[in-house]
Amino acid sequence: MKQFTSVADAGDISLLLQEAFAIKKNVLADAQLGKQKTLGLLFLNPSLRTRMSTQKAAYNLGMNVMVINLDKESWQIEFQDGAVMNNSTSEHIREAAAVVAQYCDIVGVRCFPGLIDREKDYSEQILNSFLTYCNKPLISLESGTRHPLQSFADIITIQENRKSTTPPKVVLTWAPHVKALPQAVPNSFAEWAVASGAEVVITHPKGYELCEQFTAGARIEYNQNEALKNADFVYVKNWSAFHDYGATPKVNGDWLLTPEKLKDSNQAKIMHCLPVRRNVELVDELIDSDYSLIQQQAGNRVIAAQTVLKKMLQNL
Ligand code: SN0
Repeated sequence: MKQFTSVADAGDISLLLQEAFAIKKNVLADAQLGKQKTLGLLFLNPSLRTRMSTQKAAYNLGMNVMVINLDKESWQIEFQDGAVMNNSTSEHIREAAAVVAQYCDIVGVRCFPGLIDREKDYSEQILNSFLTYCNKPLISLESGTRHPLQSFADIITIQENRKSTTPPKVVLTWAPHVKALPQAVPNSFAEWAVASGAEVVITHPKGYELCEQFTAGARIEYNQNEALKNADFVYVKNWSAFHDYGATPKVNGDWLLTPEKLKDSNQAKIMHCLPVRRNVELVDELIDSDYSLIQQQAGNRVIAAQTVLKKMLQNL
């Protein structure tokens, strides 16, 4: 594996899941594989799970890890080609990425969208600049449009909790929030859930339609109660508008998920990628219930990262 930026890089998902479950059975089985190899984790935005789980995964493989908060601890990077750098940016991605490539064997990058310029965010300028100028295997740690390590961990979690061999009904529901959030998590989850063979239903208020490229194969249902019927898994997430890019159009009705709304579900399990705003996005009662898979998802972030790192190390 040379890059892990979307489900398209994952290959056969059932094979990838098999590899993940083998790793989960014995996380230290490959403790020598990454000896003398260095993972660089570059963050342009905050992180708790991604940072710690990827670091933990690398340690399980015997790797060295270097982490840098590029947005705070380094020089401000210019991504525009041909830029006359007489303003706030101090070095160009061409230099910065080539330098990182000399120090690291595998590189991870986190770069959130700005949510102002849709073309720019959806062109993945930052991630693609690293792919172009940092000639090392590259892992997306959440980019403008996707969060593949999260989605992989989510699919592992669904696989562990499904009750039958028939495809589970997986509902992705929009939830309220106090600020505009990226579409990366829902985009990515939709892609992975469809690719895993699940029956995927996405429910959200009018105005919050996701980019169709990511929701292909899923059904859109504007009535949340209707969507939740017979659901096996309910993935709760806020996102801002894609079409009126980055906007948070006013919402009619109550979109906060409650136990009452789940009564016609198939005893649905609750999922969220975290961080979650308690009692804004999801009520305490659901986060703390036996139906919550939220901590299991976070735990599986290590397994997802370790599976990807292992495949990259085997290919160095
Ligand atoms: C990010 C998002 O893409 O939605 C990261 C999720 C893994 N979430 C946030 O930025 C939440 C910020 C907040 O203040 O609640």
